[in-house]
Amino acid sequence: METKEIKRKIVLLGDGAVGKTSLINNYVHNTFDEKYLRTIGVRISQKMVRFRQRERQISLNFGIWDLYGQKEDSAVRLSAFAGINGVIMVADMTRMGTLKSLVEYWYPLLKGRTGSTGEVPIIIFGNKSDLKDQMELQLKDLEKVFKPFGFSCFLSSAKTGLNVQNGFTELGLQLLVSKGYDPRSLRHISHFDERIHMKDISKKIIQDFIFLAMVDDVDELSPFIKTCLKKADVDLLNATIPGLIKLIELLRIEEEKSLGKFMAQNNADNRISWVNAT
Ligand code: G3D
Ligand code: MG
Repeated sequence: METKEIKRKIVLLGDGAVGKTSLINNYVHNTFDEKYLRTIGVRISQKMVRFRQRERQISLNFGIWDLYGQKEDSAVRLSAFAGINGVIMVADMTRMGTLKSLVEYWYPLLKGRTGSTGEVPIIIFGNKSDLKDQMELQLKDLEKVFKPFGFSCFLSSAKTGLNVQNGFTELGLQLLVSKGYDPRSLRHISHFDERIHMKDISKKIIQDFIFLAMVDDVDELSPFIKTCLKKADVDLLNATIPGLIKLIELLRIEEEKSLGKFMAQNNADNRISWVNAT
């Protein structure tokens, strides 16, 4: 089947502790991670979402940007975000002020920054909806504010996973629509369908490396990748676990030069988890 790959950058915005990092962790790793990384300003995760359009597959490669720190620092970081294609704004349903803040702070800030890319699709998460007895907000409060702008609103929980996948998938769909796709022709291929087989993992690792390298000309990377495959003794169609672990380590060493120790280790851990999941 023909596959078309599309890369899109998205960012999660909202006040501190609304659950942005936890939502990403839930979406990307499918666990509720209590320990997350606070030492660097931005973390980029990635996730592939697949859609089927008649006889072809569309792979949407999300680069998901997570900001750390206080509102004020985040505003500075946001200025570096030209080229963002989509946004998830997050409110905490147990704190009324976090909705007010989306309206009065985050949304106006965003409006001034995405000029180069025009209007970007935005969806809203009303997070921590598992904390039923602490809720200060209802879905209809979000809708009252954001429906007029045409933004879809979801009650979410990074703890139970409620609507996390649905929200990201909806944003993915809107990103494709904004590129001219007809939404009626697209069908989301669920996570269950996309379980990876062993022989696909080496490819997935390489794709991940290429994606995060963010180079314009992928061919530039191929001599390096060939060398790594050879050193690790990995055959793309028939890889062994020790071979893959060696490959991951070689890529980590290379990424450390451009992304730094912290990110490179983060990427390596991610890739090792794919190997372990087989
Ligand atoms: P942020 O990235 O927006 O700053 P975090 O928010 O993801 O760091 O989450 C802040 C706190 O809220 C964390 O608690 C996290 O565990 C919790 N949290 C995030 N999402 C949910 C959710 O959907 N439900 C519940 N019950 N808690 C959530 P701690 O105590 O670890 O700081
Ligand atoms: Mg965070």
